[in-house]
Amino acid sequence: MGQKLKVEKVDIFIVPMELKYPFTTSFGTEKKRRVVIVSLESGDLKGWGECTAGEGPWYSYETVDTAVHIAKEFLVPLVLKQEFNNPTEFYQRISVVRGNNMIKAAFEEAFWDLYAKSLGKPLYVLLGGVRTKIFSGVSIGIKGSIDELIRHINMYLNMGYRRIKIKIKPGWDIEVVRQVRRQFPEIPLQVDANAAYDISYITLFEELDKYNLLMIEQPFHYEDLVDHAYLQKRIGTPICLDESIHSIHLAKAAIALGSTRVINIKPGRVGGIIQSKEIHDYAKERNIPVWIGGMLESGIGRAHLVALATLPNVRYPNDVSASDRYYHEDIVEPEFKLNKDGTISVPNGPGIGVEVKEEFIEEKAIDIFEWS
Ligand code: OSB
Ligand code: MG
Repeated sequence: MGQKLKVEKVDIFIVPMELKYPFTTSFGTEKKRRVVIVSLESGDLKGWGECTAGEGPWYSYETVDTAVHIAKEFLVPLVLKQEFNNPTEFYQRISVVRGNNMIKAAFEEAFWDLYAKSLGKPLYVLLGGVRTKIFSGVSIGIKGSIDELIRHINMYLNMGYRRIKIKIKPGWDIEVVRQVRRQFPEIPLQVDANAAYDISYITLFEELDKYNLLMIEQPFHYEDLVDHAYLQKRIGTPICLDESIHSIHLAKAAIALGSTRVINIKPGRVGGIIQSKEIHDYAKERNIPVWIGGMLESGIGRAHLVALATLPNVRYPNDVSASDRYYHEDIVEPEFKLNKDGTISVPNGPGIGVEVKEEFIEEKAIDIFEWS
């Protein structure tokens, strides 16, 4: 279906975006992101993707600067002036680059957007999405005090968010969860350790098991599938792997070992939309629910997350919040807004379905690279 798409032009924009609130996890604090935006042009169509790499190699080994390096030296030469029938061909072409999933995902997302626009269809429809609203949760970083955290939780609940995720790390865990649960006995609540613990903390997790959490996200090292399986046998709360699952292969291993009962899918981490869908489908067949995670994306990355969150096996609320939870001004129009029922509506236009504010991006960008 459709006609071949020739990638006639590639643009990369490095756009500084300042978060409204610093975001602290067990591995560090983010306040300013340099967002790497990729645009691919064919005829009068443009597709957009976003790289989720951070400033430092903390969440993953990729950084903004390694992403730009891989893009310039390897990905652009692979795709510029090339023709592709569909995203699968595009994906196969760039998958000769090992790892570096976040920058490959940005390119593949841009191609999906271009492809969907060429067919005049919304991206979520092409992916096989089954809903026009997605459930939105909010992920709250580590704060200076438990009181400050509780104020933030109250603020987000008042805005309409229905599920709260809090970050934990050694020393900011059981007492925090105990007090949050005392204040909010009924809310859907989950915790995310970002790999800050190891098996020597098993009694701490047995204790956390008593607080009716939806799930415990990535307690241990990202390579440690065996100890996650051991922990999962000892607690009733589902373990959800994030950092560990950077490919379909790791998803298979984690499911086979019983290391995870829920999977957080992030297109940046797994290397794009095709990989996300493959993990989604594999998990679906094995009755492992998934949800879509976030990396503090701007509106471009967010639009791709929203499209993925329409897939049928997405059975928990997503770390996909409204634009104004992250930034004072987003780079797309309209911005993503929270509905009263705690959902975000899925844009219905072709491709990602939101307009990219190109002038705004060009003005803000600290670097622009172009190839044609
Ligand atoms: O572990 O899910 C995570 C942000 C940066 C790095 C890792 C994570 C996160 C989040 C943010 O939790 C989720 C969001 O974008 O709202
Ligand atoms: Mg996580």
